[in-house]
Amino acid sequence: MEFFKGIPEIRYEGSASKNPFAFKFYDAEKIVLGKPMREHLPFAMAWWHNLCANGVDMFGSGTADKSFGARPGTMEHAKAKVDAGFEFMQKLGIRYFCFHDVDLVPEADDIKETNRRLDEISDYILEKMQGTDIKCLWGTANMFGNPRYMNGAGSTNSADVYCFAAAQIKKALDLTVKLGGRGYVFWGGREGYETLLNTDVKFELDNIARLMHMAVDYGRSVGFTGDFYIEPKPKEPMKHQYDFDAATAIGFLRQYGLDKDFKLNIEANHATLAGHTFEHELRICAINGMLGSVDANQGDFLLGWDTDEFPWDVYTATKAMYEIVKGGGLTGGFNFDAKNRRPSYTLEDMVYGYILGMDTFALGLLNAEKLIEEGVIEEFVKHKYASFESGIGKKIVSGKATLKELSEHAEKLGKPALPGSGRQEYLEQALNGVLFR
Ligand code: XUL
Ligand code: CO
Repeated sequence: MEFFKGIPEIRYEGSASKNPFAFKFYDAEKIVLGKPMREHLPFAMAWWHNLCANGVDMFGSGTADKSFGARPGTMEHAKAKVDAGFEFMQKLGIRYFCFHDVDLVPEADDIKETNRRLDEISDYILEKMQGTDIKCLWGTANMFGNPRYMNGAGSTNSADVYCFAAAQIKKALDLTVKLGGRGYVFWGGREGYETLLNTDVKFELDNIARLMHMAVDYGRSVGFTGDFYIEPKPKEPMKHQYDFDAATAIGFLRQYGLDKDFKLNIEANHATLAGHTFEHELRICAINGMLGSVDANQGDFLLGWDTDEFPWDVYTATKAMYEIVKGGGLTGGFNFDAKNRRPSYTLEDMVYGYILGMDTFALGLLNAEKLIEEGVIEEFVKHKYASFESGIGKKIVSGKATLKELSEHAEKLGKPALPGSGRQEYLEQALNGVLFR
C-alpha cells in the first residue's frame, strides 16, 4: 500500500528549480570537502514527530491524521507506521531513523507484554530494512511520558520505578543492537526538579550516574559498540533539568567516569533554551572530544519553549556546519527532531518539512566549505592570539611562567597597548559575502 500518494522520489534539481518536491541544495553524491554530501550529512527520520505526533497541544486536539489506514493503539497501526516510515525515508533518500521504545508500539499495562510487542515490531522493521540502505541512527527509551516517571527515572524517589527505567533501557539497548544502531540516547526530560524543598540533588545525580553505568555495562555485554549520548536541555518539562547544557553534561560525565563511553547529542532548540547558540554548544563538544550527534531543528526566539521547528535558518546551519566540519564530523548524524506546525497537517507537509531541513543543512555545509576555503575567519582567529607565539606570551603557553614574572613584565610596561580589534563587523561582512556572493 502506498501512503504518500502522488509524491515522487525527491531528487536534486538545483537551486533554480521551482519544484517543491525536489532538493534545491542537497545533492547526495556531490563531493564537498573531499567526501559526498550524504557522508557529511547522515540524515535521520525521528519516528515520534514524523509518524506519531498529530499536532495535539496543550490547548487542542490533533489536526493531522497519522493513522495510516489502521486503528491507533493496535499492532496493525504499529506496522502501518513502519510501512509509511520506510516509504517516506525511501522517497526522500533518508538512510537513518531514530526511535523511542514507545514510538514503535502501544505501551501495555504489563512490561512483559510491551516487550513482546517490541520483539514483534523490531522483527518487522528488520525485514523492511533488508534490501534497503536504511539503518538505525540511535534508539532511546521514553522515560518521561508514563506517570510513573513524574519524579524522574534515574532521579526518581521510587526504587521500583528506577527498576522500570532500567528495564526499559535494557530493552531499548537490545532493540538498538538488533537494528544496528550507531548510538543510544539519554534525554533526561524528567531528570530534574521543581523545588529544592523536596529534592536531594546529590542523591539524584548519583543515582542517574549509577543507571548510566549499568546501561554501559549491559550495552557492552550485548555487543553495543556505538556511543552513548546525553542530550542536554535546560528545562521543559522540568523547571530545572540536570543536563542543562553541553558544559554541564560534560562535567557530569567526567565526574562520574562516564566520559569514555558517552558523547553528546546536541539539539539546536535546546541550545537556545539554555541561552546559548547552537554553534556554541557544538564548539564546547568539539573542544572536549564530545561531538556525537545532532537533533536538527530550531526554536523561535519570541517563544520560550521547545517549538521543534524544521530548520530553515541558513546562518545558523552555516555556523553549525562550520563547527562540525572543523571539529572532525559527528560520530552520529542529523536527526530531525522537528515537527510540522499544527496547521500544516497534510502528508505533503511532512515531505516539505524534510526537504526544507535537508536543504538547509546542505546549504550550511556548502557555506562552511566556502568559509573554510576562504580561510578569513580561521586566519583572523589565529592572528588574534599572535602575542602568545613569542616572548612572554609563548612562555605563558609553555606553562613555565610564574605570576611574579608576569607581574614584573607588567610593571616594566607601565601600561599595555590596547589589544587588537575584535573586528566583528569585518567578519560578519565576510560571512555575508560567503552566503550571498
Ligand atoms: C525532547 C527531545 C526528545 C529527545 C529524545 O525535547 O528532544 O525528543 O530527542 O528523547
Ligand atoms: Co531531541
